Parts: sequence; C-alpha cells; structure tokens
Amino acid sequence: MSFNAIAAEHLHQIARMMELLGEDGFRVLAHSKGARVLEGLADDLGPVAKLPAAEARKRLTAVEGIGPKIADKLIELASSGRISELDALREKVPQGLLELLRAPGLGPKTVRMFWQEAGVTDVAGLKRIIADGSILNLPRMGAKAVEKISASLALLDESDKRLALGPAWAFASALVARVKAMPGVSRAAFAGSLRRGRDTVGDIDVLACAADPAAVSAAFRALPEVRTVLTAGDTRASVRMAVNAASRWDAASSEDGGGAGSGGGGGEGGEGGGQTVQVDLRLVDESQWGAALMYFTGSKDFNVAMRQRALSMGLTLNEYGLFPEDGTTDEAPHKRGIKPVAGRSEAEIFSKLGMVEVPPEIREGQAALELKAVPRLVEVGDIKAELHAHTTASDGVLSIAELAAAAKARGFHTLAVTDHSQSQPIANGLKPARLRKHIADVRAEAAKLTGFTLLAGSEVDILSDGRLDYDDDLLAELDVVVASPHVALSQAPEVATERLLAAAKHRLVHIIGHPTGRLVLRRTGLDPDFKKLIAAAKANNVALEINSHWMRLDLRDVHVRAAVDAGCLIAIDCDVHHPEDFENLHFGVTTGRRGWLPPELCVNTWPAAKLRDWLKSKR
Ligand code: DGT
Ligand code: CA
Ligand code: CA
Ligand code: ZN
Repeated sequence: MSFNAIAAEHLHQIARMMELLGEDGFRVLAHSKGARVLEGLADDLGPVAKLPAAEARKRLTAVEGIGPKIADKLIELASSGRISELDALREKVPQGLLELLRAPGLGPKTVRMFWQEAGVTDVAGLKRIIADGSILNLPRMGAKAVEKISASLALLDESDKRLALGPAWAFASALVARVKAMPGVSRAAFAGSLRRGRDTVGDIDVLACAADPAAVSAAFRALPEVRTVLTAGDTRASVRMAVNAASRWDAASSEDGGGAGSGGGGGEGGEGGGQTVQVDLRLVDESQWGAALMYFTGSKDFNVAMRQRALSMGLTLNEYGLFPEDGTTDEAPHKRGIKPVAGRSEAEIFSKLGMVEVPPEIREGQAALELKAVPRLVEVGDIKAELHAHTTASDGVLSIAELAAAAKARGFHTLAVTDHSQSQPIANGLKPARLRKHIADVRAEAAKLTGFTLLAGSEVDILSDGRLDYDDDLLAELDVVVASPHVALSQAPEVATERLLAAAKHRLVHIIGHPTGRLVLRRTGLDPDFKKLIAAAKANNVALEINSHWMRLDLRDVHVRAAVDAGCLIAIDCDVHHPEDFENLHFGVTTGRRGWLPPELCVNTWPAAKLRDWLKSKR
C-alpha cells in the first residue's frame, strides 16, 4: 500500500474513534477530510513527509485540506510507522465498535450510546441486547428502530460472507483465463452461482480439463493471490484468494442511508487486498465436462429436480455423467465401469433427458424443467438504447458529445441524457434554469449527429412524498423522464408504495429508475408492494428499470420475473457516470434473463421508431 493509502486509513480510524468518544465535530472533520484528500492525491506524500520536519510541514500544509496538526501526524507516521494519538485512542475505544460502525446505517452517535449506556463493545454484544430485549430500554430505541438495526447487522454478516457479482465476475474471468493458459489445460470455465448470474456469490467454482490435473492443481494453489489453502488434491483444490471488492460507493455516498457518519463505508472492506473469496477448482475428464459443468452450475434445487427427472426415466444423473440405472447396488455407476449415455456436453445431457437446453440464469427451480422450447431471453446484443446517462452537468465525467459518441460506438441508435434534478445538490442537480439551458445544449448536439438519436431527459428525484422534483411544464419539455428515489430510502413500506405509485401514475414519467435504491450487500433500500407497483406501471405504460450497475441490480431478479409475468415494460440502463459504466450492461441483462425477460418487453431493444413512439405517447 502507498503511504497515502496507509495514512488515509490511519486518519479515518482516528476520526471514527474520536466520534465514538464524542469529541468535537471540528477535529473529527479535519481528520476525515485529511484522509479523503490523501486518497484523492496522485502524488505520494511519503517522500515529502520524510523531509526535515520544518520543510515537510511547509510542503504538506501547502496541500489543500491538510492543516498543521494533520501534517505533524503524517511526519510522525513517515518516520516511525505509527501515529501516537491513534495508539492512545485504541487504548480508550474498544475495537469491536469499529466493526459495528461498518453496519450500514449505524452512526457513531448510536454506537457510542450503546457503548456508554449498555456496555456494548462489539457486534456480538449488540446482538445480545437485541436478543434479550434490553435494547428497548435505551434512548430512541423503539421496535421499528431495533428492527432496522437487526436488518443492518444481517447485512453486515452477509457482506463478510458474499461477494457482489461485478467484482466476482471480473476476478473469475481473469482467473479462468490464467488457468486456461496453464500447461496442458484444454478447457476452463466458471460454474456455480456466478454462471447463473446471481447478484452475489458465496464462492467461485472453477472447472478445468487438463492432461496433468495434479500439476494444474498445484500451480493453482501457488498463484500469488492465494492466502489460504483449504483443500489440496490431485483433482481438486479449494483456496481463499485476495480479491478487490471496493467500489465507488465505498467513498462517502451522496445518498442517505449509505455510509454512517463520516467515512462510514470506507473501513476494513474497502482496504483493497483485505477481502478474500473462496475459489473451488475441480479438474475433470473431457468425457465428463458437460455433467460436471451442469452439476456445479446448479442450483442445488435445479440439480435435485434434474436428478428426479432422470430417475423417472430409469437413469442416474451425477457430476460424472448420465448413466443407465440398474438399481443393483448403492455404488455410483461410474465406479462400476458403467458407460454413461451422456456427459461430454450439457446439450447432450439435456437432449437425452428430452429437455431443451436451459440457460444457466434460469436454473433456479422446477419451472425450467417444464419448458417446451428454449425461451428467447434478452441478450446484450439486443440492447440498442441507453436511457439513463449523466454528463458533467451533474455528476458524470463525460460531456454530452462524449456520451453520444460512446453510445454510438457501441452500436446503439439512441441515448438519453438524464442528469440529476435540483434537490440533489451533492450530485450537482440542475435547477430549472440550468436544465432549460442543458436541454438546449443537448438539442444543439443532437442536431449535429446523423443516424443517431440524442434525447434530452432528466433523472428526476421522486421526493419522499411521491412528488417529482420539477414542475410538470418543465418535465413536459423533456423527451425522457426517468423518475428515481434517492433519499428517504428507509421509509416504511406502505409509504414507499404510495411514493412509487405516485411516480408510476404520473402522466409524464417513462421509467422508474432503480425503484428500491438498494445497494448490494450495503443497503436494503425501499420495500414497496411490488404487485401494486407492477400493476400501476403496466396500466400506465411505464417501464421499471433494471439498473445495470452491479452495486444496484435494482429491480432484482424476482421483481423482474413478477413484472414479466404481468407483461410490464422493463428498461435496462447503465446509469452511465463514467465511460466504463457501459460495461455493466452485461449485469443488467443477466438480471433480466434471471427474470425470464424476453427482448420485446425491454424498451432498450426496440427499433428507434418504436422507442420514439412510446416516448412520444407521454408527451
Ligand atoms: P453460492 O456459492 O452460495 O453463491 O451458490 P452456488 O450455487 O455456487 O453453490 P456452491 O458453490 O455451494 O455449489 C456449486 C453448485 O454445486 C451448486 O449450485 C449445486 C452443486 N451442489 C453443491 N452441493 C450440492 C448438493 O449437496 N446437492 C446437489 N444436488 N448439488 C450440489
Ligand atoms: Ca459457488
Ligand atoms: Ca463452491
Ligand atoms: Zn439514480
């Protein structure tokens, strides 16, 4: 780690512990600000902090956001590798409280209160006073508040165990490529929940075929990211590997309920290299590839149903193949030298079982076994329009022209510029006058483009009471209105339902953006009555968004499924802030596929004319 990163982490910890001690907000702020400044610096301050003290102090304090007190701490850290004030704070503050601060929505004031009033010093302690009900005697702790805290602790447990789809996918794709490049490896792929495209994965399951499996197993265990070897065998290995699961949401969030107090989410999890993931490698024979891939792709429920189906046809299905079942003994057929009827490919097995090839994303339960034809689910190649994108006018990094060029380069026919609305000051939301100017800028840019439609839109906030963040006459000037909730994301379910229904019924709204505002493993978000929301969206010809960012994936798969069953329109958008956000499309599409989404219900797949007609129908 760089000096800047280490120093930032030290300062964050000082700030958090000061807060827990109830110290002056000013001093806390100075430290957390110093930490953020360090994180944002391109130049490493290590060498500067090592200069003779007077010179070091002069140069450090010249950096905006670093005062003399912070400068002295950096100098001390550079020379001794420690900050004595931090050591002193660690003596005073139980370290388990820092872990508690990582729970989404638990702020330093509340944690301090648990500590002072009930002697809670760690997660286990808090769980104890919840379990015995004594938490209810503490200030501001009603049943509702306690329920929220319990949910938050559950999320904390979960985030320690599971990894979000985005980092898991990136990590596993690179890993599989490396395994493929090992000597004698003819095939490698990942299976498990990752291949099914779940929004989080418990571990990463990798399969490979190799001429010398034992050598590949050994080479795999010797990879530099391996932290612990759990199982070492000639045909299998299980390890824990370092993975970088940090995201831009680990920095201070612009949305409420994200971090708790200053630097809430930036703790241990975001350290980079701190988090590990289990990887299970299995080496199988070419002749068993399809059976192994099917078995380890799962899901467990799907496997059980498939086995059942095989049995009903007088066959045995396991990870080694599909075998004739003679029922003579308990010993597995492959061990008795029985020749499989299929196993080399998944297609062969499905076919022998009289089934269509079931896409991995819908191998969750029984339903896929009844299919009479391969369902046509949405694919990345179907997507031709991006309807949710931010420019430098709010919190994006691309200009209007750059956004349009990026979308065009991907083969899209349409892009809608949808910057944030006025009540999002942190995201530089546009006041009405600025939006009118922005609309004119977008239209001017659009006039320069041929064979491409650039639309003027807005991601308008759905305020906590369901009103929208601009007047109707201004909304009517926009080609596309994406209405999204960003604040009050922990309001009661009934209130959230009414809030979202109001937006879905608004005659000028096209799309409800990230309807719940959940953040994967970080924030549960709104919990509206989806039956009602879907019905209202369907009745008003409004699309519900699958936000493709892997931290959001909101709608979730189950919501998509319900929406598809009801015939409700779906939008799959990348909510582009950075050029690389377009790459998240894959995750949105995967979520759509998990919800059995056919392309015709997804507005982003429509030809330009059909899309235009739908947008115009609300003007
Ligand atoms: P995860 O890792 O929790 O996100 O979910 P999966 O689905 O990747 O589960 P994992 O890694 O425990 O196992 C990978 C696949 O192996 C799983 O989807 C189905 C198969 N499998 C594992 N254990 C069993 C089992 O006890 N019975 C059956 N039928 N299949 C199993
Ligand atoms: Ca797995
Ligand atoms: Ca596994
Ligand atoms: Zn948004």
